[in-house]
Formats: sequence, C-alpha cells, structure tokens
Amino acid sequence: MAYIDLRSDTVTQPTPAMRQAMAQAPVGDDVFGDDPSINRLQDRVAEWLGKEAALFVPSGSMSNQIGVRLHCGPGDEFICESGCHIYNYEQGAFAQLSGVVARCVDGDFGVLRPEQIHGLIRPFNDHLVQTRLICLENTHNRGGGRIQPLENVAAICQWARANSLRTHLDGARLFNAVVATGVSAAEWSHHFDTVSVCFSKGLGAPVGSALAGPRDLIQLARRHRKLFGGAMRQGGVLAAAADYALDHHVDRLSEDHANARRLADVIRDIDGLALNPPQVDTNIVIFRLNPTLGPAVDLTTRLKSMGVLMLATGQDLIRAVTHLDVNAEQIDRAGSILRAAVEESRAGHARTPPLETVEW
Ligand code: TLP
Repeated sequence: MAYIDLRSDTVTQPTPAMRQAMAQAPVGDDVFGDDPSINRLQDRVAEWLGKEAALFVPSGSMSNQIGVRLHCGPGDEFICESGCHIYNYEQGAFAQLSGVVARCVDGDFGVLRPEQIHGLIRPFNDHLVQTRLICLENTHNRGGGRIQPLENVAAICQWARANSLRTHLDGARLFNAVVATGVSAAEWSHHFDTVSVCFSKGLGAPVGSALAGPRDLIQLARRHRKLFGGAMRQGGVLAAAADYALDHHVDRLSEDHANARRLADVIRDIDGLALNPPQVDTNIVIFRLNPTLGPAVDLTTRLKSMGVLMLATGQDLIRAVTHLDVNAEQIDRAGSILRAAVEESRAGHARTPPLETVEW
C-alpha cells in the first residue's frame, strides 16, 4: 500500500533533481578537509547562520551532542526545557558520552519564560554540579512545532551571557521558524554560541546536519566529531543534497505549514480530538484523544490499516508532520481517513493488529 506518511518530516525521498546534484558533486576525503562539496556547504551554513564557521555532521543528535560537549565537561550541568529532544530522545547521550547532567524546566509547549530560569545557576560549592549551558529548541518538536518567541530567546540568552553561561540552539527545524516568521536564520542564531540545523527534516535531504559557531569552537567540534565516529570521507554526495535543499527547499516550507493548518482544521472539527497545542505554528500537528476513543496506538494502528501513518507520541497523543512528499490533496485524504478511523474507534470496531505501547 502507498501510505500517506505523516510520521515525520524525516521520511522524504530525495527528489530527482537532488539526486542529480548528489551524483555530480565533486568529492574528496573530508578527514583531510579535502571535500569541496562539504567545504562549500559548511561555508554557506556559517554565512546563513551568521557564524564564523560550521561543521557538517551525520545527524542532528550528533550535532547537539557535540554542542553540549563543547560547552560542558564531566560534572557540569545544562538547563533545558523538559520536552526537548536533547533530553528526551538522544538516549541521555550527554551523560553517556560527556558526563554531563541536565536540569529540566517545564515550558508551555516547549516555550520557557526568562524568569523561569533565573536563580537556577548552582553556586560554586564542592557538593554541586556546575551550571554551564542553556539549550533551547526552535521550532519545538514535542511542543507541536511551536516557534520560540524571539523576545524570550533574546532575554534568555542575554541573561545567560550576563551570567557566564553558554547557549546552544537545537535548530533541527530552524528554517521552519525562519519561513513562518520572516526572521532570518542569522537573527535567530546570533543570540546563541552554537546552533545546530538539520537538512534531513523539512529540507528533504537524505542525511546530515551542521553545527555552527565561533571558529575556535568549531575547530574543537571537529575533534569531537571524530571521537563520536562522525568524520566522513567522500561525504560531499550528502553535502550536495543539503546544499541543493538550501537553494530549493527552504521557501517551500510555507506549503508544509499551510498543509499542517489544513489538517489541523479537520482535527479541530472531529469530536473526541483536541489539538495540543491548540495552534499550529509550523509543520507539526499534535492532538490528544478523548480516553473513550481508546489508546493512541490503537488509532495509529487503525489509521495504518487505512493507509495513513501517524505516530503515537504518548498514551493519548498522536503526531502528524507535513513535508515535501505530501501535498494538499493527500492531506485532505488523510483528514477524511482520520475522521473515519475515529468514528470506527467510537463505534468500537475491532482492530486486528496487536497493541503496542507508545511508538515514539
Ligand atoms: N527528531 C525526529 C526523531 O528523533 C524523533 C523526528 O521524527 O522528529 N532535534 C530535534 C528537534 C529533532 O526533532 C530531531 C529528530 C533531532 C534533533 C535529531 O535529529 P537526527 O534524527 O538527525 O539525529
């Protein structure tokens, strides 16, 4: 069955034109710094983000973990929002790889208010870890693609700087925020010491992320990338896809946002579903199920049998993400199927496949 796959914006296929760009990319051994396509991408990303330098890495997780390691060592702590990807979905790599602990603060769908973090810096004391870093995520995945208010970002980072803390942005979906707000990537980024961006989410490249920051830190990041096993050789074929995406797939993110709102309009209208958060800022739609409809995985299983893939991200939460490979017509179809699936659940129709727990 050809599914309408809304599990993530990571599921996109490289377009024929992107594959063409990959096939034609000049390459070299990047461990020697010899890959022209990677070097070009790194320079472009640094420029886009208004930073001195950038480093191409295989994944957003690695980019974040290198970022954490640049700013923190064993026995250090970073402050982050409780639902963020670095804390929840990277296997606690900051602890496993770098001996760092996290201090989580509950946000409002991923958004922290500056005053929530005031007073959280640990005093210098033999008993205590040392607070070194604040990490923010924009857009916020678990917050339903929520855009951080720019004034919060500015105030939090200003406060961090005044208190000698470093700042890192998980900008896996920063370009979604750029397109939705009209605020440039450089404007979002200049508040942070380091910024991670992903090419394999909404931008539709098959692989790759980049970490940008001051030249000396990015030099050090190169060492950490090698340590984490992320130094690639002729990775230019991948960088070329990212480069292509920067040229051709940024502005079109507005289509994904329009499609997400289109789907949200249907969900708003289905009895027993509630958008969570109620507004859709970008390309992620998260909704809560009324308990009478059964667990979220039951509904995603039913949806799958009807040709639509979504993710159960909690007992009663489902996530749908729009992307390059779904158009408005498919979104309409997905909406109708969702409506029908909910009606079947309400009617208590038997579901065939076995129950799992939360999928993600
Ligand atoms: N998010 C993926 C999964 O890991 C859950 C998804 O489908 O949304 N930061 C943020 C905000 C992310 O959403 C992700 C991936 C990452 C970092 C990690 O990127 P990768 O998957 O490249 O390691």
